[in-house]
Amino acid sequence: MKNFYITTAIDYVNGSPHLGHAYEKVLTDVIARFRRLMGDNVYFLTGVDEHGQKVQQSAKKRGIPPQQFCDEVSEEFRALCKKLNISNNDFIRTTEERHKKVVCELLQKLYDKGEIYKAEYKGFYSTRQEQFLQDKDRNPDGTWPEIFGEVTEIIEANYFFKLQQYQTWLVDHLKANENFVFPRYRQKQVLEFLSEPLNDLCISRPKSRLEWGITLPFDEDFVTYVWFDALVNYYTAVIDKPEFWPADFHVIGKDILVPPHAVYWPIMLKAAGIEPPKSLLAHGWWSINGSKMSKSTGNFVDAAEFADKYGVDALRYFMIREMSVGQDSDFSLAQFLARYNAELANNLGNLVNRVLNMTTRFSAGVLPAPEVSEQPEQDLQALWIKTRDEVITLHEGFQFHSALERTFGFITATNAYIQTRAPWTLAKSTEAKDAVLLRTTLATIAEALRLGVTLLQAVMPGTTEKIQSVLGYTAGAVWKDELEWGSRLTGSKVAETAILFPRPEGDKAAKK
Ligand code: ME8
Repeated sequence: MKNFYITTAIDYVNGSPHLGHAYEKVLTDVIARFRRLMGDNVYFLTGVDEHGQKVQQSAKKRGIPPQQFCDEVSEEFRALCKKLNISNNDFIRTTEERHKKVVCELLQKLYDKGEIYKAEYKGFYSTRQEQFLQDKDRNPDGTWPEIFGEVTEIIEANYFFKLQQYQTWLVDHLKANENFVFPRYRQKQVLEFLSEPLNDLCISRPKSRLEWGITLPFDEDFVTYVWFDALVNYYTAVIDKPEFWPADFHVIGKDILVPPHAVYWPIMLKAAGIEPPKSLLAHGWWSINGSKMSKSTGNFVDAAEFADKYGVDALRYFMIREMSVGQDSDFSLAQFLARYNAELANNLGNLVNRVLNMTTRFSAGVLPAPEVSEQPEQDLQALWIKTRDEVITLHEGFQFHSALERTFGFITATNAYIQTRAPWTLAKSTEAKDAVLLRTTLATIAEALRLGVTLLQAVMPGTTEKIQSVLGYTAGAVWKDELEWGSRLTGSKVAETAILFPRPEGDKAAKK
């Protein structure tokens, strides 16, 4: 069994989770579930990033101690995972002792090796981004870009990590590992960043300015820079499971690829004599109704609320179907409802209910065996083989939106096959050959549905299970044998009906 370790970014707890956080978790969950279905031994980590200035400030605003603030907000993130049916094996919080211990050991090791030194720093600092700025970060007119928020000039002593001396190593490493970053064009972005000399990384903050962090093991007047602390979470979680290191994938948003994940993290590990992760997967950003998601303007989607209203799997389906991994996408209710009605309710939901309804009416609720295989059956089976093979390849290349498109193409073809065979007409006939065709049709559509739905398992696990259950079928844990066309449902007693995708309330109003 192959070990497969996958992680999401750990979310800042300075605000409640939104759709962007939900997407990252669902995307990672789809990959984790797919790898399990392929037979891998998967370890899936998610969690929260609890230190740093932003969290300290948010706690202060609420008038409560930072730990209490973190305890409260991190529960919201944990609850979101549960709500979205995320199959994570672990949920890490950076305020946990297990994590502080690993960060301190790593810092001490690097300090002892001479990789960390103390120096005076004079320069500009962005509180919002928690980073020191350089002149090259300025706008052409000399002002600071808005993303940095308030920028102040500071002079202070700090500890620095010798990043620069590993620059050549990292460039060589990237060139030798062309698939280090997915999508590939983002790897070029990393190399471009590395075409300029790197500055050493300031990895401390004096306690006079920031207290909420992990105290440096070699100087108690300082806390660790939040990024240096946060990145280590991936390593902390598997410290007693070395078979999972190096990580197979860190799934992150494009905004935190360069420099933290693609530059700082591999170098931190290299300097400590630890293998870097195998790959990074950088996804795009969701906007809402055409503009950037923002809590302050109220332009954001509360994923948990949305899932309550429209269904967890409908939300999972929409996010994965709509966004091509790596690209940006817009979330609009009208587009969600269009897909919900056309693809989920009228295509998949309709097929399920046709299978159940016709089996109930024409076969006393028990699925018959197929008896003949003529052109329509052969065509559908051939399409199945093609769809299945393509969908697996697309999953392996993270092209989940296309995989769903192909799978729904197969569902559409199964609905079309029903029209071709017209079982309602066959049922009226008194001829023996029509009875044979009717039984064959019922068996064929049930088997096609079983197979099509199996391909949806990683994206819509709850729906898949529900459909398997109304078909009276229990699937195996891995795909190996599940994807072969056969007669597995012969003799199965099916339910009379299934409510999968109820018409959402306010549907018409929202469509305007
Ligand atoms: O960056 N669309 O935390 P975070 C898609 N703590 N993804 C989005 C998004 C959007 N609109 N908004 C945010 C941090 N994300 C650090 C990470 S990892 C060691 C430390 C994604 O809460 C974002 O790209 O700001 C990131 O991957 C994740 O949500 C957490 O963002």
